[in-house]
Amino acid sequence: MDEHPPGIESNREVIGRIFTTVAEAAPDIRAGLVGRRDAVAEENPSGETQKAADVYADEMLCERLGSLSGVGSYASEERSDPVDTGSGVNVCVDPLDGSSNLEPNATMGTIVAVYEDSLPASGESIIAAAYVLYGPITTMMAAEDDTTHEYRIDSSGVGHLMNEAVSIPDDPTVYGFGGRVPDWPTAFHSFVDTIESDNSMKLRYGGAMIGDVNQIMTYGGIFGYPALNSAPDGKLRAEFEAYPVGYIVESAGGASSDGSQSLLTIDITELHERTPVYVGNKSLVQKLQAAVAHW
Ligand code: FDP
Repeated sequence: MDEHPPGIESNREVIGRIFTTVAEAAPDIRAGLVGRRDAVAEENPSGETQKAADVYADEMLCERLGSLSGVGSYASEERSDPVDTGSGVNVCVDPLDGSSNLEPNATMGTIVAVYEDSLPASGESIIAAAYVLYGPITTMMAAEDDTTHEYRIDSSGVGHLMNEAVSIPDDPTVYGFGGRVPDWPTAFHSFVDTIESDNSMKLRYGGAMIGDVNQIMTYGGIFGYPALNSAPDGKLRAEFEAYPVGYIVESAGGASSDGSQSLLTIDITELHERTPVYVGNKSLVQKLQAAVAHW
């Protein structure tokens, strides 16, 4: 329990409201995907073309999360700067992660991270994180106090506990890695070869981080969006994707890394900074770190 003077709300209560609000928004975001699959004229701060659904989900979450008491700022992958919403914790959102999966009607997610420090905050100041997965059913993986729970979200936006204190299975069976294979550095290629030479490991890659990470959370294994020859920092953004997913995976007994250290210990100076991301079973992340340490 976090310490707080009498009359002052605990972070735990604010986190509860944030998680409830994200769960309530999930059916609305899902329903809003229909008819919003086209690109709009704008690019996000990372230079990617926005879909109408990205903008729709961002505006909805900004309005709903930003109006909660105890939320001091709202930042999103879809806007350059944080919005000042009062005083309290700072919320970072990837409103629609994997939105290039909209056209083929495949899995996507929503990611939320809660930081105590002002933005851009380091991973060490994260106090809660969650992701919603828009799969055949809508689920939410939510972590705080170093514990991760999985919920089913019903059509009214109410969460029902499915898995209490999720723990990544000990015997990993799946892997998925992003980026163009010819763009992978040689040391990473060699690591992937060792994974693929293990007969118990199967490829599971869908092109949306949340869908791919949820495979790892369910079956055990390793997901990575690696450093690329053409992009040494990879593609994924620390504040919106790497820190929250690292926190969720570590809270479920797994490990995260940028190639040399836990994602939660890397420092950033800019809100939209990118980092290589590797998450999964501790044993596999350790092997990955050993393999790429000297490239
Ligand atoms: P998207 O561009 O479709 O939003 O960072 C976003 C992300 O998807 C991740 O969900 C996914 O892992 C990655 O980018 C896939 O990128 P590429 O298809 O460009 O490799």
